[in-house]
Amino acid sequence: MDRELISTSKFLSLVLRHQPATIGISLDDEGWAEIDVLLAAANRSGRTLTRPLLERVVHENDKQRFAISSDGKRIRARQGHSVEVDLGLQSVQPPELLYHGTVAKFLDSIRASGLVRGSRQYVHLSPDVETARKVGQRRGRPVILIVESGRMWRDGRTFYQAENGVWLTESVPAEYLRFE
Ligand code: HQG
Repeated sequence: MDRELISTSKFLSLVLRHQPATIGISLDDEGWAEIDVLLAAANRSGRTLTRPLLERVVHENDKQRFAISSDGKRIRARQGHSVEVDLGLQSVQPPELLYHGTVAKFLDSIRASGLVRGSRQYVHLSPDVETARKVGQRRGRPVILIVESGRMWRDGRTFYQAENGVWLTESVPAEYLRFE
């Protein structure tokens, strides 16, 4: 992705996951924003944003972070929200193991409390080690934790998979984590 796309992706992540009010818009219950309203509000707040640029960000995004509605009028983030939204995700059985990328400084706390969602709606888990490594790398030298998701599922815990492959769950108690 080029610089303009990355910067616009970050801007859209902020507005569509965390702080729609920073540009004076709101999301509906399912996390959608009207594209016309979003474009006008973004430009009013000093960010040059056009429909073609928005579409490039959606389609060329490395992690498929955003979705445009089938009628082409609305946009939302596929996961990562801190605002309460109903993404309409169905509970699905996870693979036996999932992965979480983090950094060493969080390990003592994770050993004590498990993985917690913090300000986000869910704890985010990766389907493979490589993806988890990239997630951890955002914060420094990555540490990969193995999550016994199959056992969690059999114990009655709920999992969702976002449309872009990220796994979501409310929390991961430490007893389901392997620190290797
Ligand atoms: C850590 C990005 C202390 C956790 C990524 C993580 C992902 C704890 C940080 C998505 C803890 C939260 C989410 C505990 C968890 N004590 N630290 N008990 N439990 N943590 O950003 O999973 O590029 O909210 O290990 O790729 O890093 O934005 O979550 O380091 O998919 O699309 O607290 O965000 O996607 O950090 O990342 P985050 P995350 P995007």
